[in-house]
Amino acid sequence: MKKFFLSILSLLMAITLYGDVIDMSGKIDGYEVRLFTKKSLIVGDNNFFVTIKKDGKLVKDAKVKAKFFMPEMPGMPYMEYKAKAKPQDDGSYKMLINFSMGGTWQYHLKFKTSDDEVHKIKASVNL
Ligand SMILES: [Cu+2]
Repeated sequence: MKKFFLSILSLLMAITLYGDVIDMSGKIDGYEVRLFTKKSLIVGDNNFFVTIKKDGKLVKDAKVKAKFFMPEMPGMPYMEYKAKAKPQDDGSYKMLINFSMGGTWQYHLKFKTSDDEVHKIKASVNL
C-alpha cells in the first residue's frame, strides 16, 4: 500500500515538472501569428515554432525574434532569454528557448516584415 502512494506521488511530481504543448494564435496589424511547440515545455531547452500569415498566405521573409522573461521575485532575480528564429523549409521559423525554472514566463514576440515595419505580440506561457 505504501508503494502505491509513492507511485501516485511521483506521478503528480512528473505532471508538475512538465508544462503543456504550446499553441497560441494572435492577430497584429493584419498578420495572423501562431507560436507553438511540438513537445511539452520543460525546464531547459525548448524548440519554439512561429508561423506568420497575411491573407492566409505564409510570410516567409520576416525577421523573427523573441524575449522570454520572468520578473524579479523575492529570492529570485529577473531572468530573461532572447533568441532569433531561423526560417525553416516549410515556411515556419524555429528558435530555441531555455527556461531556467518553472513558472510563468512572459514573452515579447517581434517580427520585422519586408516593408521594415516591426510588429510585436505580448503574452505568456506556463511550465
Ligand atoms: Cu522565477
